[in-house]
Amino acid sequence: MSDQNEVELTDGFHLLIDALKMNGIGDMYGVVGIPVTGLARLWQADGQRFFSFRHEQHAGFAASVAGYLTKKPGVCLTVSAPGCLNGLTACANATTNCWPMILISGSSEREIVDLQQGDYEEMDQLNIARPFTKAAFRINRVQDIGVGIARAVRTALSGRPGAVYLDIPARVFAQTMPADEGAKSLFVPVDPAPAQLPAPDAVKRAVDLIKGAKNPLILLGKGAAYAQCDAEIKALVEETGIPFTPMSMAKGLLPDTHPLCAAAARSYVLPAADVVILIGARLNWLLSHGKGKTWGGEKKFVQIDIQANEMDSNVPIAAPLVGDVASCVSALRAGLKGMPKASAEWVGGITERVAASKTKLAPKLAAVTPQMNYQNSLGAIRDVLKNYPDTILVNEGANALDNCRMIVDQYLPRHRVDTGTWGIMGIGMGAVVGSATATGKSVVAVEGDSAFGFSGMEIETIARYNLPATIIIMNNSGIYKGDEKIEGSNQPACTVFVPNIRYDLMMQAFGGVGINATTPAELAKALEDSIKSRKPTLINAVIAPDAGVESGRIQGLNIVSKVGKKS
Ligand code: OXK
Ligand code: ADP
Ligand code: MG
Repeated sequence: MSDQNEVELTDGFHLLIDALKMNGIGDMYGVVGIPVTGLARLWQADGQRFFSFRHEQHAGFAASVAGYLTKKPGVCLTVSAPGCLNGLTACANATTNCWPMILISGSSEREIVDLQQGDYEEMDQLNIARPFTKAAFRINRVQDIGVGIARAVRTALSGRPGAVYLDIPARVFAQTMPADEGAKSLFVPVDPAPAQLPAPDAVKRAVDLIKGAKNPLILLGKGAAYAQCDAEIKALVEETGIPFTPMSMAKGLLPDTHPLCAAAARSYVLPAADVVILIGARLNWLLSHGKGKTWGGEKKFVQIDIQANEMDSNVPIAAPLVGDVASCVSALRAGLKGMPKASAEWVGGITERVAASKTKLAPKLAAVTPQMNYQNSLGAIRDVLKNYPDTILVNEGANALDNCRMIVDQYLPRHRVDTGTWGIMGIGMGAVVGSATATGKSVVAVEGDSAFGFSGMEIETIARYNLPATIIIMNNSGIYKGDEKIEGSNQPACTVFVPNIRYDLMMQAFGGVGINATTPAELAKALEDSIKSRKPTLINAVIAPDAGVESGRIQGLNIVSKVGKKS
């Protein structure tokens, strides 16, 4: 019999669930085990979605991709020590890519961990997480759950987004407190990602520079895509007539087929431009650090970024615009109003080169070859996907990545998720789950066979949740190429796999659809059928083992020995 005066209690489990829900988080990605299984069960019982993975790294990637696509932090839940460590790879990648996510890991008892007395899965998780995240916090008391979640949300979203680690010792989940006080301890941060307006003199400096440019160029990065101010960016391009080039994940911010898209004349426009307007893009390795022959000598940069110290990170920035993309682009538009459009000579020269590149590429995409290669297989994929522009494309690999980025056009913002700033392999299946669950859209992943291997077991996750996903394995039986041999040895070369693997049978084993495609026509049909069916499908696209080049288009980064073999 309950006592009439008994105070109604709540506990850490329930407060955590309520705090996340209150902050608009309805999905969690993770792997259960001690001490978080109870949390995941209660979360599901409450009607929220828990996407249960086979490995934490991929759950973390899914959360971070969901964060990128929705501008809300994606949440990943893991067990202690090894689970937390696996999740930290995704945190590091999210922070590097400026994507908001929160990794919540259960942890062992502090007294034992701090004296290193050997607890179950003992690890000083909080300190280990610090260098891989934007911030790392621990919630030590049940009454701090509300403020802990609010701080995590604001930290992940504000300024330059990134990953937050939240450490929750096991006992906090079960700690109780009066339910009414618990409810009062929860809150939603007000305006967690406030607009940050650029200073008027900074805007004037940028406007003057752009007005004086002969060959201006806009360079769009994934920060511009993340900002979700697509109409503003389109208006800036179209009002000024300035040609643009997208970084890989900014493809589709304006369609790749837009008359001002200079992507197919990249090696011409970068050196030929005199003023380059960087919008949410960093001058890192992907842009040759703003120097060298990619850029053909000195030029002036306008840079829009929310992170003030991104400016001058590689070369001096003539006109830094520190602020959020939407506010900065809007201020630029106002300042540039009435400016004559970019010259016909500049734009015309680009249009000609774009047309010439496309004409040169076309026969390779349609070529008939004894075995498929990257160009004709991707030509078939491109022709199908242009009829399904609202499909999200996930892409990783070396040749599979570079050729797909070049060949497959994007038409809509935030419809391409790839290896990002690190060029990371293994993002694939996590990105598929994150994209499909965060948007409800069909997802097509174009995967190198090596890249796929990093997260391949997650096709069981994809099949289990019956996600509308098509995974295409560009199977050339190896890393870069599948035909390498070691002279005088039977040991497999470090780049090759078992020849002729039937990855499609893996998907069949999990109850999904698996198809083996050996010609562009078979590949196109399988892809189209799969998109229409919205059933989890894996297409094993058989590519010639000698197709592909070492490291795709970034061969220059390879280090090779210049001295003779030592015996
Ligand atoms: C582009 N191009 C086109 C088209 N679009 N030609 C015809 N038609 C169309 N539609 C041309 C473009 O002008 C370039 O040619 C070329 O195709 C390639 O374009 P792009 O934009 O991809 O540029 P580039 O030079 O390859 O690279 C830029 C980049 C990008 C560095 C930003 O490559 C990138 O994001 N790379 C990431 C690579 C990565 O992370 N790899 C990880 C693998 S791991 P030209 O003639 O104008 O130059 C690995 O390999 O080893 O460990 C390893
Ligand atoms: P890419 O790889 O496409 O060139 P990067 O990831 O290098 O793009 O750069 C993205 C940049 O965008 C980062 O420097 C980040 O600080 C910035 N950024 C992210 N979101 C915003 C925003 N809302 N407003 C302004 N800058 C942003
Ligand atoms: Mg391969």
